[in-house]
Order: sequence, then structure tokens, then C-alpha cells
Amino acid sequence: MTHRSLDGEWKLTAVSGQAPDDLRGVAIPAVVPGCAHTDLLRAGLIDAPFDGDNEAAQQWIGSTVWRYERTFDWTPDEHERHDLVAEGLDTLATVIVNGTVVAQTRNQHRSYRLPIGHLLVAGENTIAVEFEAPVDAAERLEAENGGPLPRVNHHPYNALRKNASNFGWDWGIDVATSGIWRPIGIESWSRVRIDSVRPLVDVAGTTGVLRTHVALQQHGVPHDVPVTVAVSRAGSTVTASGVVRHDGEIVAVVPDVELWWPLGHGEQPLYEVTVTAGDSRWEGRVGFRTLELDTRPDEHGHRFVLRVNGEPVWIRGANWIPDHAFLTEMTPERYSRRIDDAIDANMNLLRVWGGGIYESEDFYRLCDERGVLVWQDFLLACAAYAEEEWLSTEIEAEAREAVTRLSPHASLVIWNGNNENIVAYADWGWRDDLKGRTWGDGYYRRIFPGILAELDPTRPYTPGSPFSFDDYLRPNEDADGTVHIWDVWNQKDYTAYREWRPRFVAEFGFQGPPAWTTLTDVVHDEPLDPYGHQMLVHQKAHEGNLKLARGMAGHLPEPATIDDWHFATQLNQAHAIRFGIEYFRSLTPYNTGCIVWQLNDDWPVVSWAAVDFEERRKPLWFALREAYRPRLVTVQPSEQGPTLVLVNDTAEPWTGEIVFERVGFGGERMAEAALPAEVGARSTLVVAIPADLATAGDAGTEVLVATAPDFGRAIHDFAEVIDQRLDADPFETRVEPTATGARLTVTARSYVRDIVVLADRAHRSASVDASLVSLLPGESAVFELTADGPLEADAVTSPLVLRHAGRLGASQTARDEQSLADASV
Ligand code: BMA
Repeated sequence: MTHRSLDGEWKLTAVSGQAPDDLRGVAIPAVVPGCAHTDLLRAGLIDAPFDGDNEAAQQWIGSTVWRYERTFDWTPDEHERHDLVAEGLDTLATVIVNGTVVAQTRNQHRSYRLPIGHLLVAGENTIAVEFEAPVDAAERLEAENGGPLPRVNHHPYNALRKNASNFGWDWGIDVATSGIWRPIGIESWSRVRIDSVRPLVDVAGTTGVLRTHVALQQHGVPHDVPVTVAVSRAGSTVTASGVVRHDGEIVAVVPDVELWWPLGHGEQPLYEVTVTAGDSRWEGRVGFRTLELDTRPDEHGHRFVLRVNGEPVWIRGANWIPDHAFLTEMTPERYSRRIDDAIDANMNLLRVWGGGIYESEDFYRLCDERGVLVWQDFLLACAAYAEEEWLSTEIEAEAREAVTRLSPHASLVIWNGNNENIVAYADWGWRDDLKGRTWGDGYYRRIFPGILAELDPTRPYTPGSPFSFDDYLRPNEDADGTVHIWDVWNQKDYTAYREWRPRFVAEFGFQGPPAWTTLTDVVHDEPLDPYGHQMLVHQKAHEGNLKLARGMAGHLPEPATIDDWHFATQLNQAHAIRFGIEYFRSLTPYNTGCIVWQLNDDWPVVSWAAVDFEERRKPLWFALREAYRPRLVTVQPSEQGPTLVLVNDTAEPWTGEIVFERVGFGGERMAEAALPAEVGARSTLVVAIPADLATAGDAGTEVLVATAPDFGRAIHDFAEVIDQRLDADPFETRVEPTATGARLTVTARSYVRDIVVLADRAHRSASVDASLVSLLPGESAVFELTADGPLEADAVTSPLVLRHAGRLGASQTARDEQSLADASV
């Protein structure tokens, strides 16, 4: 077997469509894997797509027919077969080798293997891949197949098997791409090659069982081929072998197997698996663990409990979207940093959302190694999908390929049929709009579970998210299965999270802007304003800014400046989600998990993300790190009055003393109490708060502090920021230079609520290791800033960088402006 890569330099030509006249027919240098946008950008023919309102100016790219072309030298060799292997074509592609059409493909989510040996000539050959304009193609397919089916957003993404959010989403830029987006090359082989491998794990007592399904492709008359499977770890190898003609299963038994565990439950030992058939080899890694998704009914409804190796895992997760609008710009390093963002925020699961892609091997490999669980959606989101042959053959083929490709990955623990399509059918009125047309039910009820039963019965399946495991009529019922909680962002105050009693929250989120630098690098409105033209290009949510304002009302003072708007909306996002998570987790084990919408962004945008596109952690990220601590202490209301809830998501039981203090903003101890307590491993303890601590004498000037060693402390504010008489100037600061930046020490004179260091405003490269820190009088907190440029003390302590909740609102801003004016006189 030999592999010749065709990646690298190609030529790109706009063939027809809306490309400007001076570009049409002109070949420009191109890079494969890549897409037309990135090639045009590299050639200096378009401006940066994410900047300003370039999105609108560049819509023609998605309405242009693009042709990729290159030549390559070919020297005939001893092999019998020569296949063109394209791992990803985006999307409707005509593949032409030496003038002969070898394929017309219709699906970004599949790979293609095309026999081309008969077309190759010694010496120079040409290959061309011509892409139909994706926007026009989606519209054409929709029109040819019965007209529009219900969906969100402006383009008919549900008519084309392409990354849906690439056409724009309520956080995503519309950059309908075309290109060869995964590697392409020629594979030459003789007699036999391994076509696919599905290594499925099981554990029986202390023994690991690996059932490896091997499918072969043979050239000539098929014969029995000896196949070997070797499973190794730490120098010891178990081998098993068998004979396969078309496909077969080879069972390897690994005694004293080391179990693979999710983060927080144990180690992640991975076993190397090598399959050999003739001179064809397949290599991968597996982790031995069992999986179970318990959705049985109980006295409340239907639970949603994931068990790994028999142990329930409480999910602390985030939804994952493509991390770059131009998928080919992703690197292993960027994947790694993003997964670190999840781990550092105490998460144990990422949900790969169905409007994106089946992620790259890098993503799953890193999750396998680090113990981050993966919930994988099939790629159908927020739309009705036709079940007729023109679409179903593609959806079925891509699902079979994805289930097979991802089968080795220990981290992959749940397959999910779709995102919100069932709830849209049941609750959003789509049933009536459909007028009897198909909408996707067959995929969720029959095709996907059928594919999993056949190809990978080891992994749990849920038909949709949300889903009630009861019937299709109440898919978002909180006592049953999974819910998506969106009434809060769309209509209600965030305290309405407590109107739900969810078993498992698969989505809930609240918007906030990206870091100041991320935002102002691309939004150049003068003056900067939430309703500025370019700002609105970077705010895709329906009435997003109104919802941001509504969501702050009653909590934070109305912002008077753009700087205050930026900080206040970021702070409110953090408060909203922390409020939600602490409440959901306080319901453990009735509630078994929450998955926040969303971890990441695919371009610089106002969104629900915790980490912005330029990889800056928003205040929300720091809130997640706190709220997702394995040991959480939180104050929650109950019918009997405020309670303290200790959630212990560790294997260690805890015994200790809870100290309660009711403290005035100036440091006065109004009341104190200490209670001994015990919390079992993976258990929750609810403690009544003593009456004289539970209620404030003056809610505007006191807080309740509950400290439980190892759990940390909960500061319970008796009032909203807007109703608290917080000191606008409550601390002293000290800044010392360090080898990598600066160390900021903040010492409180009076209660400081939510210190946030907007480090990028001190230097665009700067980041900080802590934020959302509240201090009682006399306490200090240390913030380590890291930067690759100078960090002056004045910059670090500037009121635009060193922020806190007490310095918000019109009167304060006027004072700040006055003091800045005085200083510059
Ligand atoms: C959920 C997601 C996405 C969307 C998000 C925010 O429904 O599934 O469709 O981006 O809400 O509106």
C-alpha cells in the first residue's frame, strides 16, 4: 500500500455565478485542504471576512461556482488498484481526472474513495474538483424537492448535507464555503485492503473484551484472508487472529484490564490496537469501559443517568460548536487549547452539536486522552429534514461512516438523533406547517437506532435533545429526560431557572459580548454602540441586544457608557449562568447534569460562549469554573427558608464544620454559627441555615457567608447589585512586575462584589488567572496577569480594567470621567 498526497498547492478559479468580472476565469493559487474564502484572503483578493460588515460584501462567494485544479506526476508502480481518496469535499462536487468525471458528490460529511487507476497516465495528470455554489445549490434542492420545510435562519441548510451553521446561525457568520476541506490523495494497493475497523469494547469482571469488526476490500476473486488484531499497553500485547473474506469479527481478551474513566472518576488508560490484513494496517486506540444510559421511569418521570463502569457520572458540560467558521483553519493546538478551556473550568463533557460537523480526529483523540466525555449529535439541527430517497441515502451513508469512524473513541459516550427537531415538531407549530410531509422522525426512531444496533450497540442513543423518553408530545418536559431551557434568555429573568425542576439540562445559555479587544478589533462603529451598524453584524440573535438589556434589568444599573454596557452584559451573563448551574446542581441526584450553551465561538461575536473566538476567557468562563467545581457550596431557597447545599462530586466523603457569618459591608459580624456536617462521596447535603443568619437586618448592606473547608465558600448577597449600597472605591491595589506580566494584589476596605480583571484592556495579549472574586473587608486576592508586552501598574488598575460590580451605573461613570479629566489636566 502506498499513499501519495495531493494536498498542498492547487489553482482556484471562479467559473460562474456572482464572482466579480475581473475574477471570473482567473486562476489564483490555492491551498488544499482549504476553501475559496481562505484562498481569496491569502491572495489579497478579499478583506478579512470577520471584519466590520465584510460578511455582507462577501456573500457572492457562496453564490459562485468554484473549480480547484492541479497537475501531478504519476509513475506507474507494482500495485493493482489506485484509488482517489477524498476525506472531505464541501459540498456538491464534480471530480474530474484527466478530463473524465469520476464522481458527483453531495455530502460534506462523507469521505469518498474513487477508483481512478484506469485514467492515470505516466507523466503529467490533472485533477479538478468543481463545486456548485452552495447557497444556490441549497435553494435548488429545496425547490426540486417539494419546497421549503420548517427551519431557522435564512438559508435552506436542511436541503444540503453541509455544516448547517456555515450558512450563518444566531452566533455564526454566513460564509457558505466551498473547497476540499479534508486531505486528498491517491492510495495504491493490491489484492486486499482494510476498508473499515470497528473495535468495540466490553468489560467482564476484570477482563477486557475487544470485538473488532473488520471489513475488507479485495481486488480480484475474494479469498479468505488471515487478519490479526494486536492489543497492547505498557509493553504487553494480546493478539487474536481470524480469517475474513468480506467482513468478520475477531475477539481479543485482555486479562486484568485497566479501566478507562471519565475525568474526576479515575485514569484514562488507552490500549493501542493494530489490525493487519496482507500489507494493509489499521491503527487506533481504545479504552475499556462500560456504558449505560438509564432512562427508566421513577416516581418523578424519566431519569437521565449516564453510568460509566457502573458508576453514575454527573455531567458538568458545555455545548461545542465548530471552533472556526473556516473549518480548515483549525489546528491540533487550537483543539487542545479549547479542550483545556473545558477541563480548566471543571467540565467533564462536551456535546458536539448537530448544526456543526463530525469533528476531526484531533478532537476525539484529545478527549480520549484527557477523560472528557463526548456526546455526539447526528448532524440534524433546528429543522425538518425530508426522509425521501434524495436526502435519506446521504444521511444514512454519513451516519454509517461516522458511527464506524468514531467507534474506537473511549470518550464518545452518547449518540443523539438531532438538536431540537422533535420539540420543534411538537411544540413550535411545525406539525401543522408540514402538511403531512416527512420531517425526520424516521431517522430518529428507526434509521439511527438501527445503524447503532448494527454497527455499534455499545453506545447509548437518545432520539433527540431535548427528549422525554415518554412520547414525542412532551419532549421538553422537565421531569422527563433532557430539556433545553431557553425561556430564560428569550423571555424571562434568569431567576426563572428555578421555575424548572429538570432531570438533565442539555442546553441553557445567556449571551454576553466577547472580550473588549476581540470586539473592537472587528467592530469599528464610531462611536461604539450596541446598536451600531457593525455591532449588529456581530450580534446575530433575534432581538439580542434587547434581551441583554431586559436580562440585566432589576439586577444591575443601566449602563451609561459603552464600557459599562460591555462589562455589565458580560457580568450579567456570568451571574445568570452561575445562578442556573448552582440551582441545577443543588438538585443532584434528582438532576444528573447540565450542559451550558456554549463553550466556544466560530468568529468574533456577541454570543452565549464562555471563551471567545480569539480565545479570551469571558467572565462567564470564571463563573463556570466556580459553579462546576467538583465540590460546590451554594445557598438555595426552600419552602422552609434559605438552605445551604453541599454537592460532593468526588469519591471522598467529607466531614467538617460549616461556618456561617452574616457580615456588614464594612466588616461588622452581625451573627455567626458553626455546624458540624458530613457529606458522603458523590452525595448532596442540604442544611437549614440558622434563622438569625438567613435573613439580613439590612439587605442592602449585608451578606451571608457560608464556609465549608474544601468546598470553598458561598457568599449569598441578600440583594441585587442595583439594591446594594456597594462602595464604588472599596479597595487598595498593589502591582508588581513578574517575569511573564504582573501580579495584582487587591485588598478590600469594604465588601467588594465580583472583581473582574479585563486583562486584554491593559494589553491586548494579556490574560488573567482569576476573576469574579468577591472580598470581605480586610481580605486580599492575588491576580496573576500574563502578557507578552508591558503591563504598567496604571493600566492594570485602570477602572476600565480592574472592574467590580460596585462601580457600575450612571453616577459612578460621571465620577470616573471627571477623575480622568482631572488627571489629564
Ligand atoms: C439552541 C441551539 C442553537 C442556538 C442556541 C441559541 O437552540 O441548539 O440552535 O444557537 O439555542 O439560540
